[in-house]
Amino acid sequence: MKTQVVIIGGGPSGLLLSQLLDLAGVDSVVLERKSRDYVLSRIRAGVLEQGLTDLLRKAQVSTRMDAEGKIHDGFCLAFGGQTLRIDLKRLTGGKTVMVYGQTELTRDLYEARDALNGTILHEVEDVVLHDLKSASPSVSFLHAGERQRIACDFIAGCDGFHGVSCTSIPAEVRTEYEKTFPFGWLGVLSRTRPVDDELIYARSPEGFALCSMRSDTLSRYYVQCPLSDSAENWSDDRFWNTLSRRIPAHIAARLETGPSIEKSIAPLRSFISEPMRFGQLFLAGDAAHIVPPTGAKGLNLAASDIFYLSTALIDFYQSGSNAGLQTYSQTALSRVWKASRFSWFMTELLHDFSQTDRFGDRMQDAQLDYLVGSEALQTSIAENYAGLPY
Ligand code: RFL
Ligand code: PHB
Repeated sequence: MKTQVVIIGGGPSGLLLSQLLDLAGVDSVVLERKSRDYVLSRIRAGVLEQGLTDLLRKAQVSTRMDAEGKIHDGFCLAFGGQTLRIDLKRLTGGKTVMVYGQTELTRDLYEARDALNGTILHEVEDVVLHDLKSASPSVSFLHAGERQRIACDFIAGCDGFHGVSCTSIPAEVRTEYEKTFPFGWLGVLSRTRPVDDELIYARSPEGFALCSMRSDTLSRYYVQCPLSDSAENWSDDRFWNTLSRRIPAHIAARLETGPSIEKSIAPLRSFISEPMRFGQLFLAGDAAHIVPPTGAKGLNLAASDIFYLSTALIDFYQSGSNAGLQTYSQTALSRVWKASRFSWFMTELLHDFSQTDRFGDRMQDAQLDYLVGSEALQTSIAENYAGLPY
């Protein structure tokens, strides 16, 4: 088999890349380790920057998002018994975010690929990348019991944090930067009315909590928990009681509770692997970088990578120019580091570190106290949350 671009990973990065390439007449094959149902059962991101929503419109996959997604003009920070609204629209001169689930977005992408007869091979195993430094690389894998190999011009590594692409770059040319936070987030999805129209990020002496949503009838909530914890330790009652204690009392008073539909724990980490290119291999999304979810940046960074990479590949095939491919790693990483800084800042600002860092705890108090009176810091938070320009 032969194609122009082999894309490893059928998550949002890989699917969006294959769709944008297809619309520009560039062929690709997507290799995905799991089944489609499994990919669509993962509950993840919910907040989309304008750069991502514009890219989805360009990729012709925005009809349902534009009909069902909700535009948010701001969000709330809650701490020390008070709430502070970050007015994204006013502070950024008109920018907003869209609340629309990653699961739905991924479903829309699969449907768009089906409509264009895109090739996606599911449940592939033992993916191996070959000859990355040559002009004719290839990818071999097991599919339906048979070993296969696809020759190509380029390989896009879109296979997330646990994929094979990143570590196919030799250790001597790769540098990893990592910070693991000493806690995780327990997330719950429930068919209940969201406690507020906007997202609430809450700091409390007992730990962080986040109130988010997927629709008017579907809520998504998170609470900070120990890394060693497991979701089985959390009955629904324990979760709702914990969440109620961590958000301001007047908001907790209107919290609608109900059975959880999904409950899982995610660790919080920052991770960046440099460079994002090795020969004909280009990394994108979680394959190259992870951010803690506090800034809502993971999926949005995957989208900016795909914007740069799709533009560079299309330019190569349409005009023979290598320029975008040459600068891809540097351009993508510059935005990745800035979004990582913001995600780290929000994580440090709102989580409870008091067991290990009493000085840091008082610094949080001072930072939040300063934030209340500083339009400058509010503006900085707003412009980062709404998304830095591509
Ligand atoms: P994905 O989604 O991990 O997809 C990678 C795909 O590659 C497949 N794969 C392989 N396929 C073939 N061969 C192999 N060897 C393979 N190894 C892996 C996997 O099965 C998978 O299908 O990466 P991608 O596409 O780069 O997308 C990244 C996003 O999923 C991620 O950044 C976001 O979900 C992060 N994130 C958030 N991002 C936001 O922008 N806004 C948010 O509000 C937000 N909230 C979140 C989040 C992530 C969370 N968790 C669970 C980590 C909230 C949470 C709780
Ligand atoms: C979510 O709705 O899943 C979500 C929203 C905002 C975040 C993280 C996750 O910062």
